[in-house]
Amino acid sequence: MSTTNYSDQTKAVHAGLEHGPELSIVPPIYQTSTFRFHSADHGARLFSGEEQGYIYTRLGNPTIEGLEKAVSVLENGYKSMACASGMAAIHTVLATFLNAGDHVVCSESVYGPTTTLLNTFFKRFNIEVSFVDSSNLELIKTALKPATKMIYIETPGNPTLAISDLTAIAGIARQVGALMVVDNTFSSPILQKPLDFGADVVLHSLTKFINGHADVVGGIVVARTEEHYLQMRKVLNLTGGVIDPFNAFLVHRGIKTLAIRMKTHCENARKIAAFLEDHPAIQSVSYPGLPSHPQHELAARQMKDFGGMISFEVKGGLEAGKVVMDNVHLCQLAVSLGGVESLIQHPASMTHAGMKKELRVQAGISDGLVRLSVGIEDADEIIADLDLALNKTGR
Ligand code: LCS
Repeated sequence: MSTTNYSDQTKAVHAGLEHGPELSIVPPIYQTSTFRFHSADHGARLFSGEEQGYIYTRLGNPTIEGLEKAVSVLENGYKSMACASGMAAIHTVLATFLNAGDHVVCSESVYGPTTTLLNTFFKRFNIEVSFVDSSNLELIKTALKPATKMIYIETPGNPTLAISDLTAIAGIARQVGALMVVDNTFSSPILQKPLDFGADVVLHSLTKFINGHADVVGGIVVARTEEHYLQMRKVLNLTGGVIDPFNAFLVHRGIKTLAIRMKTHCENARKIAAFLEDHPAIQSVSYPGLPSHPQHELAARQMKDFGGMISFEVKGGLEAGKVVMDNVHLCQLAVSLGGVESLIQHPASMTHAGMKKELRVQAGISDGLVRLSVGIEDADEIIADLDLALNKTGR
């Protein structure tokens, strides 16, 4: 069915789930590595591109395509390609569009391995990167060079939750002929659609909100134009970092509840951020929905709601933060985010431990910062869990 005129909540339930001749409500999983040709000539026509059809799962598979269609619909994109992980998605984008001698301007508060991928792997190919506080447009403009070919943004940024102005940055990118790439993992397409603000490419770790159930690792890249899509598809086909059909099925199943999950993540996070901000053991809280967040108004303009991620510092720094992480019970001490269960972790020693210390400090990822991924449990029960743990710090 065409979902064009429906709301996101309805699109999430139906997009990419076209009915086959068998009329099952849920399409079958094509758990196959390869597809049979009718004849030698048919196989040759598929390979030459003269005829469209399935050849081999690395190049295309109906179950994977269903997932890709659903995410393209929710992001208002042209087409998507699902990858084996969020990092595979990031690699696909960088490897497609960057050449030796190019320069990238990147948000300084991004998932740790994204900085490391640019700083080590892509550096080997003579690609230079400047990490800037992308919530400050002047710093982006100052970092531009004649060789700048890409502006890479995470908003809200992992883990500080700094917000970057999508419309303004798209304008800067257009002016200098650079590609604007947005990692939209923290928002999900339900809360923010960067292509609508002028971004060229959007990517996600599907592992997080989109799948939502902490049982799959996956990623996806969404292109605004056919040209970009074909360029990236060629790279992914050759480098091979595709998702497998069963994981694609699970993620697509998760998408059906994405809109209603996001609603509860946001409602819970709003309550929990307000509770934390008032707690005597807390030094500071970063949540885009709090009026105290430096880009609260910008977040309200470009996001439908403020998301399920909170970061905070406990009075007493790292040691006090450890007391909290070691004394929660409902919130589980684990990396990753965006699942139905609340997870707590310590960026400086965990998700962002591989980052160079100077960059980490420059990005505001202090040693005392704790990150909470708010799940969809009862908000008051999450609050009671945090309260008990915070009170153990003796403040
Ligand atoms: N982009 C963002 C914003 C992420 O947070 C992550 C993973 C990735 C990309 C990479 O995705 P993956 O390859 O893991 O599917 N973030 C994690 C985090 O903050 N904790 O554990 C993983």
